[in-house]
Amino acid sequence: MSNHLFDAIRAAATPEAVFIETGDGRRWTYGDMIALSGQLAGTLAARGVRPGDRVAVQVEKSPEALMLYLACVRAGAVYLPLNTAYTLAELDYFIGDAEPSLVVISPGAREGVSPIAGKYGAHVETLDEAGGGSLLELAADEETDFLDAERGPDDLAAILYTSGTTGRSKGAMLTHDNLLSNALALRDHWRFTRTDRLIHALPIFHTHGLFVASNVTLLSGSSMYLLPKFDADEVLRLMAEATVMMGVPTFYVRLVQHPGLTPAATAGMRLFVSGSAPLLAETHRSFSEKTGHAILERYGMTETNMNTSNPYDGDRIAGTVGFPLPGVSLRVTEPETGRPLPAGETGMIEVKGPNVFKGYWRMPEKTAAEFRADGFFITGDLGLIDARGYVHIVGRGKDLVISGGYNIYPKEVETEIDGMPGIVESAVIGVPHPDFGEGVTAVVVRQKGATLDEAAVLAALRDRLARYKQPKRVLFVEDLPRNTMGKVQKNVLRESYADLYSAGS
Ligand code: MLC
Ligand code: AMP
Repeated sequence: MSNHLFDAIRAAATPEAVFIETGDGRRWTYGDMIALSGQLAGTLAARGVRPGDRVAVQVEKSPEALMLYLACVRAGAVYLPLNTAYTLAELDYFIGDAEPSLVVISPGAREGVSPIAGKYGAHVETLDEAGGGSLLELAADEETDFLDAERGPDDLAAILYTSGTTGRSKGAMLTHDNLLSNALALRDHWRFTRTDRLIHALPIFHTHGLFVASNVTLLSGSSMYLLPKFDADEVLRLMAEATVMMGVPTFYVRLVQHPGLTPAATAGMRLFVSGSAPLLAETHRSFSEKTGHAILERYGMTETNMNTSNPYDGDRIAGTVGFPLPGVSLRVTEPETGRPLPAGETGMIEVKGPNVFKGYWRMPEKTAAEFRADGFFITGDLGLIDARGYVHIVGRGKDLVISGGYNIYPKEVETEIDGMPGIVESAVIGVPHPDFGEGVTAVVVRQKGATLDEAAVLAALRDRLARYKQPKRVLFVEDLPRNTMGKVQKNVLRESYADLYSAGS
C-alpha cells in the first residue's frame, strides 16, 4: 500500500543512521524511528483510530511526541497538535470543533481534559516528556512492522489551528502532498544532506518546528538535536557539533546579546534560518558582525507552509524574505479587487502552489472568502516585490500581533476583556518589544466609577487565555481614538505607546 508522505520518509531513511539526539546524550536511529512509529501506529489502530480520524495531541516536546506525529501519518489519521500553553477553556473549543477520536495529553492533565474529551466522545491516552504514559505502555505490546494505511497526495495529514480575525480559531487542513512537496523544496533549496545536524529548539506544535524542521530532517536523512526549548547557553554549546539552526527572530535577538556568540563558536555551522515573524535588519547585521554568517530569512504561514526564501547562494538581504520557492507562485495585488500590481508597489501578498492548504476544517464559507477565483490564497500580509525580485513584507492587512513567533489575534483578547464587569471596551495592539518583537498590549476604557485595575484584568485572563496571549501591560484611557467612521484607530494607539517596552521606559 502506498502512503504518500511516509513512503518518501522511509525511502530517505538509513536504519543505522542517527535521527534524534537529546541534550543528555540519548539517541534514536532511523531504524528506531520506523520501529517506534510502527508500534504507535498499531496502538492507534487498536484504540479504534481509523484513517481520516483526528488525533489531538497536547504534550511536552520529546522524541516520542515526534514519533506520534509519524504514527498518525502511517495510520492515516489526521494529526492535530495543540500548543501546551492552551488552557482548558481553549482546549474545549478545539476538541469540540475537531471531534478527534483520540486525545493524547500529559499525564498531569488527564483529570482536567478527560471530562472535555468524554463530552465529545474521544478516548484519552497520556504521554510525558520522558517517554512515560499510557500510550507507550500500550505501544510496547504492538508489533514494529505496521502496515501503513493507504494515503494519497490529497488526503489529510494534519489540522493546525490558527486564530481567526473574527474570534473563532480555524483548523487549517494540510494534505500529505502539502507537507511533502514543501519539505522537498526546502531540503533542496537549503542544501540539506545526510551529514547535517540541526539544532531543533522550536516547539513541535506549529508549522515551523513540526513540519519545516522535522520533515526537512527526515527527508534528507539527516539528524537533529531535539531540545525541550530554546536556551541560548545550550544552543551555543551544541553549535560545536551541529551544522544548521532554525529559529524565530527572538532566538537571534537573544543570541546576539550573548557573549558566547563569536566566529569560533559558529565556525562549524553552515546555515542559520529565521522565520515566523519579521527579523529586524539590525539583528541580521549584528549577527553577521559577530559571526560572519548572514541569517537566511524565509516567509511562511500555517495555511501555506513556506512560500519564499532568501537564496542559499547569492545575497541574503536583511529586511526581505527572498524569492518564491520552486513551484510556488506569488503575486502582489490591490487588496479590494485582486488586480495584480507592478514591481515596487505595495499590496496584498497572494500565493498558489502545492504548498497551499486544502481549506479550513468545516468552514467552507471562510475558505471560499480567502481564495481568489483563480486559486490564489489571500495571505493577509502586505508586501512588495522589488526590482530584483526579492519579496518584502511591509505590514499586515489582518489585525494580528506576533510575539516571539506566536500569533495572537487581538479580537480574541478584546472579547475576553470586554466581557469583564466594569469594562466599556478595549483595543489590543502589538507594540515593539525588545525580546518578543511585539508585546501584546491592552488599552482599556473603564465604566465610570469602576475600580478594576491592571492586576485585576490580568488575573481574570489567567485561566481563559494561553500565557503568551495575555497582555504584557494593560493601560487605561478615557476614550479610544476613532476615525470619522467610528473605527478604532489602532495605528494611533501603536504610535502613542511605541516606546512602552523600550529600555528605560
Ligand atoms: C513565552 N512567553 C511568551 C512567549 N513565550 N510571551 C509572549 N510571547 C511569547 N512567544 C511568556 C512565558 O509564558 C513567560 O511568562 C514569559 O513570557 C517569559 O518566558 P521566557 O522563559 O522568556 O520564554 P521562553 O520559554 O524562553 O519562550 C520564548 C520563545 C518561545 C521565543 C523561545 O515563545 C518560542 O519558542 N517561540 C517560538 C514560536 C514558534 O515556533 N512559532 C512558529 C509558528 S509557525 P511568565 O508566566 O513567566 O510571565 C509560523 C509559520 C512560519 O509562524 O512561518 O513559521
Ligand atoms: P502563522 O499563522 O502562525 O503560521 O503565522 C504566519 C504569519 O507569520 C504570516 O502570515 C506572516 O504575517 C508572519 N511571518 C512568517 N514569516 C515571516 C517573516 N519572515 N517576516 C515577516 N512575517 C512573517
